[in-house]
Amino acid sequence: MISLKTTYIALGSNKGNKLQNLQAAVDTIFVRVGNVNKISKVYQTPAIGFEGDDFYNACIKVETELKPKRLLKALQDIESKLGRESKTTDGYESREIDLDILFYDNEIIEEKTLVIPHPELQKRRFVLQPLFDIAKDFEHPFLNKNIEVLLKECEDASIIETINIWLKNQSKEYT
Ligand code: PH2
Ligand code: MG
Ligand code: MG
Repeated sequence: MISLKTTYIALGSNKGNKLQNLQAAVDTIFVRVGNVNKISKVYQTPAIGFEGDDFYNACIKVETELKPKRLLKALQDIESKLGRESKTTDGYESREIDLDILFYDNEIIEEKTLVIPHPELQKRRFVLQPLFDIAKDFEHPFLNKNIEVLLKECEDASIIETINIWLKNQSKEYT
């Protein structure tokens, strides 16, 4: 039996044509992962944790048949297809596209290669702000607070602004 799960994915790009990279990721996720039900606004955000160009960040809500490990593999494939090269240093680097799984249904997964919910999400305004656009009432499965509360309590003081261009959605059941 096919079971559809809801997953929230964070998108980021700070290299190349950032908007085009985000759009290509959304389009490819629709084809390879599943229906994209919601798309946040796009935010311009200062790079956190390393010196680099500003990011464009967004979040999407996707319905998928893929199990978590398959989902991770699909997103990694999309990252390489869209030009992301493997890391040459230990820390963060600029990238054409970064696709992070934030939530997978209400599941809690702690494996070497995959941790869900994303362990840093509550510390990052560049994730919480776009997530708030599409999931403000979603409850974190073990912090037991919704996104609205996590955003209010977030100590990341970075200034992030929406750009006035929206990502397009090819999915049928777009709301
Ligand atoms: N991603 C990182 C590290 N720092 N900063 C911003 N503004 N946006 C990101 O998506 C981002 C970051 C690691 O993936
Ligand atoms: Mg990331
Ligand atoms: Mg990543």
